[in-house]
Amino acid sequence: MRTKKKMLMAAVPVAGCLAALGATAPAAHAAGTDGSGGTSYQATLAPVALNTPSGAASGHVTITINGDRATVSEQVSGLATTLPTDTKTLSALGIPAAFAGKPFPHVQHIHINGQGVCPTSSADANGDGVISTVEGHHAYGMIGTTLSTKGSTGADTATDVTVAPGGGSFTYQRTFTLNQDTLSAIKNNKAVVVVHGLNPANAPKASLSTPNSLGVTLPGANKKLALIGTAPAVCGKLVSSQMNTMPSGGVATGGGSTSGVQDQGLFYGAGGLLLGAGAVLALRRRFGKQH
Ligand SMILES: [Cu+2]
Repeated sequence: MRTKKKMLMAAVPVAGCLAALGATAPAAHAAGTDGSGGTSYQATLAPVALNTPSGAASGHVTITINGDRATVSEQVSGLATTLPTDTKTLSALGIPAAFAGKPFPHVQHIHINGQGVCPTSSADANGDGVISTVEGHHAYGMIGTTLSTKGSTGADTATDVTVAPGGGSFTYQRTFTLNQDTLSAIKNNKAVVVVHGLNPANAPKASLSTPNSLGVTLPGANKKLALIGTAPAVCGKLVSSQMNTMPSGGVATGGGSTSGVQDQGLFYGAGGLLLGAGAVLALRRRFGKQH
């Protein structure tokens, strides 16, 4: 039942997936038939229940594995764009003033060896209307790999915002050595990509006032970071590309697909800026009421 539902939901962003494949056509092609180019896995990133409204954010991840080397290509849109600039708001969220107006950091991981799925609303164990990172562990498992922008890809950088991609829409590409646990989990269908950090403009109310579930305190902050900083925003299970791999002739459509990706990026980029401005206003309103 659940599987069927997920498949139906996954059918919507198929155009985006194909477009992304077009952009990475050489890798996908190499992985396809000759057997020497490695294996590709993909995840369609969708809003996490409760945390991100349906349709507000999306993304796509392709991981091509050669031995223990992995090349990750990712595109995400519709996430929180920038951190608030208002001092009171920042303080209430456990964000140091030095972070004011900076791109919203989105720590991201390959979670492994849970149920190999994204959490549904039933994962909200304490019923506060937010699925915290910890509440999601049963579904997607623990952190296997940190998709950091530089340095370690281990659990040691899991919550290091200085090596996390930032902004509402971003592309991420990195080649690195994958640890054995993550490698096995991906092959065993037990790997899920999770991007964290909720958009204050549309996040559940409790995420603004509740401390994060991982005990993260940002350097220079006087309290723990609020849940919006770490809660899972979008999520997608990694699946083998075998059944979705483009036929070798598919490269011919690469040009059209690539421009589609660019248009999509521009579209979401503009929307993201609007959401960012709205976020600050909404936060001010919410916190204004409390005082
Ligand atoms: Cu994670």
